[in-house]
Amino acid sequence: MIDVILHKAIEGKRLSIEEGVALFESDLLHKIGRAASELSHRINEGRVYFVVNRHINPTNICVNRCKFCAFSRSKGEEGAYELGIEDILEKVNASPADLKELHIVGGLHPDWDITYYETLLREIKKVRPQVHIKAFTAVEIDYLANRSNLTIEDTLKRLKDSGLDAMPGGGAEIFNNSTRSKLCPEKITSDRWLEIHRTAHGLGIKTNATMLYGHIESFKDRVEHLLALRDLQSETNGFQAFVPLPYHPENTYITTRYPSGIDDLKTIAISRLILNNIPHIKAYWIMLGEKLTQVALCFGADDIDGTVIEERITHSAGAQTEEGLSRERLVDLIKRASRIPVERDALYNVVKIYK
Ligand code: V47
Ligand code: SF4
Repeated sequence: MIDVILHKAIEGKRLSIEEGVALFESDLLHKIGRAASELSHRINEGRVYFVVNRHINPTNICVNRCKFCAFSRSKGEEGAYELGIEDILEKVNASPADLKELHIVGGLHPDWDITYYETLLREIKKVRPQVHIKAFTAVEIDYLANRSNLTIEDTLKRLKDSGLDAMPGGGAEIFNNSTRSKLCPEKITSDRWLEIHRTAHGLGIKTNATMLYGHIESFKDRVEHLLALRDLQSETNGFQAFVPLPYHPENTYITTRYPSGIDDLKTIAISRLILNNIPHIKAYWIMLGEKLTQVALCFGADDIDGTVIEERITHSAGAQTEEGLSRERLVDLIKRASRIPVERDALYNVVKIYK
């Protein structure tokens, strides 16, 4: 049964819900990983991508306060912060000269509207015109649109005109409505998340997609989530990468367990097999750790994100990884997995191939 499913996937055929669930329920990790690796090779020919990037989180003040988020604070609470435009420009100016991407996401600030973000994008582009800005989850876009009385389309158009180059994949969590209503009832619905990404793709804004796993969701929830992304990709072709996010439980209120390494590898491999129309599967080293990330490159992943420099969201929830890694360390990690390191920008243009 598993052999038949894997053969179908390697041939580029679409797997069904039942087939996806059967893969998650199987303990044939090696076989699943091998098939995913074969498919990955067919798509990316042994290349593994990374970017010299930096994270910036303008504020941790958030009106949502999702139960799984250890990063957010309420206004006035101890540890709450908000960065002014000047504070952010200082971070941008202090970044390496060869920086290619800024990844900017943050909380839903009760007092900020779209003008803060437009100014932020324009000021960054003034000092670093060549850097791509990958910013704002669909959750932030929805909030900004509502606060500023704009449609999603107009919100995205204004941000694009101000310098937005691409969007990250956060806020997707898990799409199944019943599980989502237990995990994060305050968050936008899955239909809204998908609609915002559809609109972004229509405006020529490439985006990523994520899935938060290892909390209260079922295998069926995971497969449904992947199939919804595959369907949207068939329609728009606007997703660049899929990033599975393993749950980190410290300082959160959902569960106390981390997903196992086996689950991490299986989730990456099955994502590759199901999402055969999304070009890249990202093993996010910040969440997986350096060593498991390296192994994930033999289980279907072909991207490891980037240098990152200052990561707060996962580190608030227990991540033990460094807050950033050098380009040399990323190249070494990829080479020692017998893959070809390819430095990219936020839109997957090749910057340099490390033979
Ligand atoms: O949306 C929050 C997740 C996301 C926890 O698109 C948690 O390239 C685990 O989306 N345990 C933000 N995860 C991060 C994100 C991302 C990161 C790197 C690259 C890209 C990309 C996107 O972090 C949130 C949420 O799903 N998150 N709390 C937690 N306790
Ligand atoms: Fe706010 Fe995002 Fe954290 Fe939820 S996950 S509390 S929306 S910052």
